[in-house]
Amino acid sequence: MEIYFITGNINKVREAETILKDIKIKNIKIEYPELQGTLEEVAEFGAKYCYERLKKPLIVEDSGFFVEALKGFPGTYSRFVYETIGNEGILKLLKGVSDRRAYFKSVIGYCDENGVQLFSGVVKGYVSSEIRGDKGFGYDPIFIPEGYDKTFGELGIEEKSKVSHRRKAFEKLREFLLKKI
Ligand code: ITT
Ligand code: NA
Repeated sequence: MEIYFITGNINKVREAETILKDIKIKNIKIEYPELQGTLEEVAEFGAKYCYERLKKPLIVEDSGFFVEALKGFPGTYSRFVYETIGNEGILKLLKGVSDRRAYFKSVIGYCDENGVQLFSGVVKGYVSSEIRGDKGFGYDPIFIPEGYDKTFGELGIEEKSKVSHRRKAFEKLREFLLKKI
């Protein structure tokens, strides 16, 4: 079985491959408008939009990093915030803040001739006090998942992919795909 994953983020593809194993992923990039909305809205719109063009079963994935003490910021602005103030900026905003709770959320939009299905996953944890590890991408070097004392950036893709938001969402997708055959 194979599925198209429409994304410009190669790290997501590597993680999806680590998680899905026997389901082959074909990565292509199709520019699709990212509406300002919830992860669910972005994933649903993007999946439909890309399906209209490709006409083959495909997924898109919209994800974000939500910091409790910042009322969920950067959330749906995660990409822009990462590219502007970055991890150092987030740590500055949290200087002296004791509530370090944060979570990652992933929403996969799957689309085929029957329409869209969404699959989501969340991983809870904490913002570290410093940038640690160079193995991940994005906010990985400042996120410590619950039950660990290392950041995703220190843990690396195999360990991260055992507990990540992406793991949970892709597991649901996998069950759905395997039921179809
Ligand atoms: P697409 O082409 O798939 O949209 P993207 O990089 O724009 O790729 P998202 O909009 O889903 O991806 O994610 C927004 C940002 O959130 C992303 O650029 C990262 O900085 C961050 N992010 C998402 N998932 C992450 C993860 O697992 N670990 C660390 N940061 C992550
Ligand atoms: Na995106």
